Amino acid sequence: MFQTLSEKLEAVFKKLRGHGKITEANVAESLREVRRVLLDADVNLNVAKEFVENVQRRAVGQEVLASITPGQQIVKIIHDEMVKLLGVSKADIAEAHEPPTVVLVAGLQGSGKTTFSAKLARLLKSKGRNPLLVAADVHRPAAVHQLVSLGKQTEIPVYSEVGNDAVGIAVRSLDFARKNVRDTVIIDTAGRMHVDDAMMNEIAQIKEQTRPHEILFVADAMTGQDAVNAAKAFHDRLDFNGIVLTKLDGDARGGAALSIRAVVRKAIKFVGVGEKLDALEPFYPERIASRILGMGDIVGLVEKAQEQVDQEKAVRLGEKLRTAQFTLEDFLDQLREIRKMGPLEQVLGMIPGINKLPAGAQVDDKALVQTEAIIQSMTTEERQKPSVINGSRRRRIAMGSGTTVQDVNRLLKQFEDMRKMMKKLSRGNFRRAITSIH
Ligand SMILES: Nc1nc2c(ncn2[C@@H]2O[C@H](COP(=O)(O)OP(=O)(O)OP(=O)(O)O)[C@@H](O)[C@H]2O)c(=O)[nH]1
Ligand SMILES: [Mg+2]
Repeated sequence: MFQTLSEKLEAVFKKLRGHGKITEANVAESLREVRRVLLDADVNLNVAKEFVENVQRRAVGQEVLASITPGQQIVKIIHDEMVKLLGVSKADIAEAHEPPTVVLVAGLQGSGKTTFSAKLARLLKSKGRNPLLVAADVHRPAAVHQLVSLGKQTEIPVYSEVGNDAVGIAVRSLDFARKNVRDTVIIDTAGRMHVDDAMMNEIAQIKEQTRPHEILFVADAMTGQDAVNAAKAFHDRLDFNGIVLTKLDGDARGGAALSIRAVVRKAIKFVGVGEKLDALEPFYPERIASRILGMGDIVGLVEKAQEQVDQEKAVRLGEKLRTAQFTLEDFLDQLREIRKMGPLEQVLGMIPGINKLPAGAQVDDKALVQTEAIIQSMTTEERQKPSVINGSRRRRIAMGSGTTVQDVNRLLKQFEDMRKMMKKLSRGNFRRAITSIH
């Protein structure tokens, strides 16, 4: 899968990696090639353009890490942007408060709707749900047989009727599900060669009458831009909430995978990777990006180098602490680092030995936000030399941060106490420092 795309990208990167030093000019040249490769792989024009612009913006602004080559760093940026483009992993199927949950499966002819419906039913069954498959594709006689046979293979009941009232079948299948305690109804619909009005009307009717909790659009990844255009047309009409990409086991060029989410802004939930009924996987953007780029090793390398930089920062900070040059600016940096890690409660939970807070103890995230706001309202001079903060400045800072002068005073006092303590510590007088805390 994606072989040509990864091979071509690799050739571009090889050239780039050959350069000891990256200049704006050779980044620009490589990115032009990346753009061409993406377009060749049938990636949507606007998506390719925006993608390359994002990579360029990040590449130019970035500090080059010492232990890796700039080329490797750009590969990592491209990887990250690709993950962003592919979206988040969200392989869940809604569950209605009041069963049955209704899942409507839509897509062009031959995209893999019927196969996916059976795969999904099988997956949900393995998770303890009781699915019902519904044969609402009445336009092709063989379609009902196909679903019935898949139902037999998976031992999942199939609701079908003679006649060609697709909407009626869908509606009546819900009653059938209620009576037979099936909690999830998966409606397989008819496909057409092209998006046409009659088909859209039929499926829009089914949507209106069955009020699905989940509408999934099935796209054949091998068909590139066609899949993307169809996705857009279906989305305009049906407002589906998730995408299934099928046939990723084939020699898909990757264009559909890379463009579809950016064009319709809905999550890719599952990928089909074979004709067999167990060939269904949750969609993992990281995995697909690595497959497309085929260079997980470099990504790992750059991640390590970045960790290293963080460690160096920590060492520098320790130095500052020891020499008591710690300013409110450093304090703010630290706060931000902590907040980047998530809610305080979670951060504490990650520290070994603190897996549970003492009863009654509460972690005050709000205080953290307030402290950050106060420091943000200060000028650079004030952050570095808090002694200049007089009464009128305190009032201004309180106003700017939506706090009170007392809040500002309290923060400055705490910071001053901390600095004093550090001074004592730095003189090596630990005992005095510790007693002064109490
Ligand atoms: N290799 C591969 N083949 C698949 C995958 N999903 C479906 N197929 C094959 O694609 C063909 C069409 O699949 P169907 O599930 O019948 O497609 P459909 O959308 O229901 O087709 P219509 O009902 O005619 O619109 C079948 O031969 C499937 O076996 C997949 O993930 N990988
Ligand atoms: Mg079908």
